[in-house]
Amino acid sequence: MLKKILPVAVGAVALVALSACGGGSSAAPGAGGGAAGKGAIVMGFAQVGAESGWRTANTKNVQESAKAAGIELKFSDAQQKQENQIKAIRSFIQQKVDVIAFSPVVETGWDTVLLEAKRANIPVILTDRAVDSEDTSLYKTFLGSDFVAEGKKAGDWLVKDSQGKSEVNVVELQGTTGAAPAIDRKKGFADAIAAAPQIKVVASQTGDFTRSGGKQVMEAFLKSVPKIDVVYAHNDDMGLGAIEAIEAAGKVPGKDIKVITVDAVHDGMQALADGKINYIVECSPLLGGQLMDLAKKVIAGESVPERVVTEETTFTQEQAKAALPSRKY
Ligand code: GYE
Repeated sequence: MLKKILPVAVGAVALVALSACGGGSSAAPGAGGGAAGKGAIVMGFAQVGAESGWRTANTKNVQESAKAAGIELKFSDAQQKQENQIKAIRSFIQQKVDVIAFSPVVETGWDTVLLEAKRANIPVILTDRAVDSEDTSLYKTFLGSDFVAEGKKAGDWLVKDSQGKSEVNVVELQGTTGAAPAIDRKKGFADAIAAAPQIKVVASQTGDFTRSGGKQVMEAFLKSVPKIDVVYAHNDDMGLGAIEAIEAAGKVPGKDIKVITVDAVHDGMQALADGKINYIVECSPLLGGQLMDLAKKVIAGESVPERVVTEETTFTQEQAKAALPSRKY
């Protein structure tokens, strides 16, 4: 089943196909301009899109980390469409990159293309988001956050904050339908609030992880849901969109309606410090350094852990004020 080879795709890469093992130490330290040297490892990276501040920070970090590691990065932006990611991965296979890293927009539907990579002997590293493939031999490792734990942290905070209250109505802004962080953050939150029967999720809908999506859905909720006490948004951007909707409706975010989000990107942290968000669960986008290390190991044939979990914290309004000046993203 040989696929047609795109002439454009091949030309540039044909010479680079086989590359150094040995931990990539062939790259000259600080090789100015950042261009990876000849014989450098070539990584194809299929990014989800540019839907959020988190994603932008993640892309920048991956690009900078590749440069620093002397790895040549072929970067593709799928604009949040699975079909585009599949196309990008197929193109990386045709170009015979040394390793493919990708952040799957949704969890399902990857087996065929991952099998194609496996047959072409190109190792795959999942970064940020997981796939639900039963065959775990289709990828080498999964580097990213524990999204269920993130949802749980958000719920735990609300349970504490709701002590002594008789009714707490939550509206939930879900991430992209079918995406691991949307599924898991919903679950972790639901598990945590089960401990407090007065907390109820009275409406839940996707805002696709974007600011405009969060705003639109919140506008609709404000019209249709009689009493909203709390917004739980699966990321900062949707929370920031919801804040715009709340203010436009003449209410005070952080007071009349409390806001809990996930990510802790700069704009979210600023809104937290300003009192418009009440609590943020951190999800770090700075995965690039670890990703490059894992790629070098995988290519050198060294064993890597099946799962690498990112370390993360949480922020209250006071903690956000203290952390903001030194935040990198
Ligand atoms: O939380 C959200 C982004 O997959 C962890 O994707 C990532 C999520 C992040 O759009 O802002």
